[in-house]
Amino acid sequence: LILWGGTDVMASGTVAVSAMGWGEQNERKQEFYIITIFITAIASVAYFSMATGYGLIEVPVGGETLDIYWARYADWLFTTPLLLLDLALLANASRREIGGLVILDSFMIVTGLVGALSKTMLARYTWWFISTVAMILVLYFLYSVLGARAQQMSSDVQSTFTALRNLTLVLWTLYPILWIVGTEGAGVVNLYVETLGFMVLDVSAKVGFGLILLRS
Ligand code: RET
Repeated sequence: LILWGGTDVMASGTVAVSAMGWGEQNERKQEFYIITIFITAIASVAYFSMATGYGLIEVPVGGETLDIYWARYADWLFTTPLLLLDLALLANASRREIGGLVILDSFMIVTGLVGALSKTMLARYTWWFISTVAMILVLYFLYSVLGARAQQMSSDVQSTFTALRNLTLVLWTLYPILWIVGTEGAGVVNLYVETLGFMVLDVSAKVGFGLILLRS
């Protein structure tokens, strides 16, 4: 049910962003609309696959069987670089800066996936740690390098950038925390609560982010 909710919200977000961007003549704005439409469209397909039971795999870990939604990682592998691209274009980052950010971000998602599929707790925690270090570097890069770039833009762009960057810093940090307390890690939080948590985070980080960006 939660996953169907996620599918619906992401699909509605896609329609809303498309409607907002319809007939937009400004090329810089068109770019942001297109990127953001891809973000919500990819997420709605990923949620649909999880809701229909396709994006799920069983991983044996120490005598137990974990249900792992691998489709999340497929979603994040494409949507997190696109979110960063939105921020980077807003801050007028260089090609090399964008390239570095995207590679580091993909590394974060792929190592997180390997952790989710690993069969021993030691391996799972180690991959989580590696992925989290990559995330800290990504967020630090956003703060320092892109922050400095944004300083050179108009005050309008600066305030939108700062709002989106802060939203990103807070929301992204919650992902590894939910993962480690959830079923992938310590199992303090059950699959139902975890799925709900990721859904709220994904909707805020994608649709919330898109609305702030595109209304500015
Ligand atoms: C994982 C695995 C454990 C370590 C880390 C993770 C980070 C995930 C992040 C995901 C962000 C997703 C977004 C989706 C948009 O809707 C993969 C959970 C660090 C930061 C923003």
